[in-house]
Amino acid sequence: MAMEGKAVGRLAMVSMHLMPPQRSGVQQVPAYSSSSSSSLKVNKRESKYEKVHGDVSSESVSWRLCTPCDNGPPFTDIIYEKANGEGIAKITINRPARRNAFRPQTLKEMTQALNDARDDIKIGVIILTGKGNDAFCSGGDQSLRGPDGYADKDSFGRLNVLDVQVAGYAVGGGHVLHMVCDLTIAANNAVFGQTGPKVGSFDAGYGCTAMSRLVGPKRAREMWFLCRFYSAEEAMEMGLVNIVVPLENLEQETIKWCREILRNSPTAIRICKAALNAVDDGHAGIHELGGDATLLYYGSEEANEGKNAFLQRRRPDFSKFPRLP
Ligand code: 2NE
Repeated sequence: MAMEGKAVGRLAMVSMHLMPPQRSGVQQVPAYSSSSSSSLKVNKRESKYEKVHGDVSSESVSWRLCTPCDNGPPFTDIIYEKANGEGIAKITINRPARRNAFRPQTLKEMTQALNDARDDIKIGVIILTGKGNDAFCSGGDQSLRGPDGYADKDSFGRLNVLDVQVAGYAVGGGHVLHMVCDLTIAANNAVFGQTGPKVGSFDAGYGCTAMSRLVGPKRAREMWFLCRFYSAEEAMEMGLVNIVVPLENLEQETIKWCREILRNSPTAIRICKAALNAVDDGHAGIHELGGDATLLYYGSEEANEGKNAFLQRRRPDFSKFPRLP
């Protein structure tokens, strides 16, 4: 009887974890609360899971400004910061007078900052955002568009465009930027959409393929063919964003999501991310996942036996390693 009770309890616990977060309509956080993620809030019960993993801190972050790692000229188009004592980096597109439209210089600086954050083993989450509340990013800077792409300091144009927090407009290439991020936290004033076919442009790369995966082929066609704008609530319903929060809580909510990610196993997150991308990225995606498998293998006794045998000029002995099913 005791066993049966235990089993029933266990089943209830498992089914609670399996229960999808209730997302009927807009999942909007009405006002900032320090409680754990909204999905847990919906299913809130005094479970052991809740007791062990509980809430993350809602303390605001103290940011420190970072400069280009090669000691080159200071960033002009982005603000690059890292959180003191936490594994969070933040890249803010800093061209508010142009609704944070990007130019080649912006993308160069973003690449530098992303490379720096990637190579900093303390960083686990990168927030991408835009300066001010009017726009996250309005895409490519149309005033710099020439016959061969967007050109600023170079004499030739470029078309290569590279956890996001969105306030205001995320349109054109700015919309693509948010789509290729892992997660999108939207403020309730956010506006999403493609404008390319209205201004004589398009993104037939991730802009189309990632969107089709996110919202489905019919909606993707609607977004590209009609070039309508969509509210944060509509974006939420389409599956374009993860959550909609009041503008004044945007950074606080984003930080909460970062902290929840950061307390989880970095390797588990790494492999899940690679697997989620692999299915769409073909050979490159499998290659990334394969690299992760190699990383784990290098840490094993079995792999070390191979390396050590080579260095010791002897035949490796793999006999003690099981061939698990
Ligand atoms: C973003 C939006 C809807 C905002 O409207 P609103 O009314 O809030 O602001 P306003 O007055 O339009 O913009 C404020 C200032 O920012 C400039 C504007 O020209 C204006 O400048 P001033 O008059 O104050 O001097 N501005 C805004 N967006 C700009 C941009 N992308 N390039 C240069 N200047 C920009 C509204 O501004 C809007 O519709 N913007 C254009 C959105 C757009 O079409 N983006 C390009 C899409 S194509 C693309 O991104 C792309 C691609 O298709 C393929 C590869 C790479 C990129």
